[in-house]
Amino acid sequence: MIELYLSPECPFCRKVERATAELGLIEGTDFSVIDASPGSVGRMTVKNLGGRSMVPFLVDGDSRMYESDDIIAYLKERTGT
Ligand SMILES: N[C@@H](CCC(=O)N[C@@H](CS)C(=O)NCC(=O)O)C(=O)O
Repeated sequence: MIELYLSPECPFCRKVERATAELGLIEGTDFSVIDASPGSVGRMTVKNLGGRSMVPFLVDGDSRMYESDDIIAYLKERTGT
């Protein structure tokens, strides 16, 4: 399943969340959200998997990306919308 690492204070994360809603994606079915607040275990995972401590961060199998626009484009492509 697509994993989205997001942080509450991050406006780029809100943008990705809005896109998931607009695309009709369902959390728990189409994607999962991992809290990546500063200092959290999730943020450490982001750094370990991608090399940077930045959110939003998407993991889908071998695909990993940080840019919110890239993430939204990827979600659109994966969901055929
Ligand atoms: N260009 C990126 C910006 C992402 C960004 O600046 N994220 C901030 C939180 S809102 C962050 O993680 N900053 C920590 C860092 O850059 O190390 C995007 O569009 O997603």
